[in-house]
Amino acid sequence: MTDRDRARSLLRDAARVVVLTGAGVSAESGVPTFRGAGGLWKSFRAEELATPEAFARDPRLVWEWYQWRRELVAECAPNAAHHALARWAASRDGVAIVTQNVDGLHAAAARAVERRDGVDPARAEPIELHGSLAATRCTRCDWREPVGQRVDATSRETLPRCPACGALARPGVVWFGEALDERTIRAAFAAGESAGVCLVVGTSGVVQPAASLAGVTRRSGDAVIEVNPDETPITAIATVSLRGPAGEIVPGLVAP
Ligand code: BJW
Ligand code: ZN
Repeated sequence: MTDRDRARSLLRDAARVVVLTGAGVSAESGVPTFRGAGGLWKSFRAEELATPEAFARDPRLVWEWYQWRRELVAECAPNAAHHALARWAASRDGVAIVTQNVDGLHAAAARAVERRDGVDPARAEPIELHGSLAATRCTRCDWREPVGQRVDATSRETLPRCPACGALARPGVVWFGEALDERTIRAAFAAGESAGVCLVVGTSGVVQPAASLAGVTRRSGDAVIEVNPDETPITAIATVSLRGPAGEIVPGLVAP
């Protein structure tokens, strides 16, 4: 049996599957990854701008980076991997898609799923661990808008402010050193614990707590399947590692 066939049968036979995705699943859609070759975001590293300290130091620069990314992602569409995962999750019970990505492409693929007998697009709604690039929220109060206005980052004075309290608004994503939303993380780890198989696609597996989801399934379930052109720390606990781009490998794993 080939590794691909083994992965296919593990996925088919599992009552519950958790899918953990990272930036690599969107690479073929034209969204740059964070790390590795070509993994620089406009010559900045994520660790330099995706922090509360960076925002406190220079909110204009951080907003400029996020506005640039919003515009870039607006030009991107879900690829074969997003579509295959969405169709699969919508057409059977027990698949949870958990993503570290903030690009909204899993949600876009879920919206594109055709409604027919036995197909429920709501089942393909992703759990977004690190928030959403489209969202804007307040640095002080609970105000938040799911799709923020275009940000003019030419000066500190033109940056968006909270309509409720007047404080500076910020991107609705989770930065390094910030806690993930409690309910979101609980839902993701509940899915990881109850799953027999964790399918890990396109993540370097270095950012916590997301990366530990695969270990949670490995301890309580049967298998971890990794899809990535490169080795990662998750490879060590993977039952099957499939080397290659997500858009080429994933459809063949989950297609009927
Ligand atoms: C392909 C492909 C193709 C290419 N097909 N594949 C030491 C130990 C443990 C933890 C820590 C530690 N020091 C600090 C921490 C905590 C920290 C952390 O994990 N740091 C590590 C880097 C060491 N974590 C946090 O701070 C988290 N919060 C936290 O821990 O809170 C604790 C707390 C509790 C209570 C109160 C307060 C605090 C938060 C982490 C938030 C991460 N945020 C970012 C930015 C989001 C917003 C934005 O986008 O701007 O999330 S960072 C960035 O990394 C982004 C990503 O979601 C995340 C993961 O990256 P990902 O997806 O894996 O992408 P890449 O680029 O790394 O990898 C791409 C992969 O794709 C590669 O493997 C390629 O090979 C592959 N690939 N083409 C398939 N075609
Ligand atoms: Zn506010």
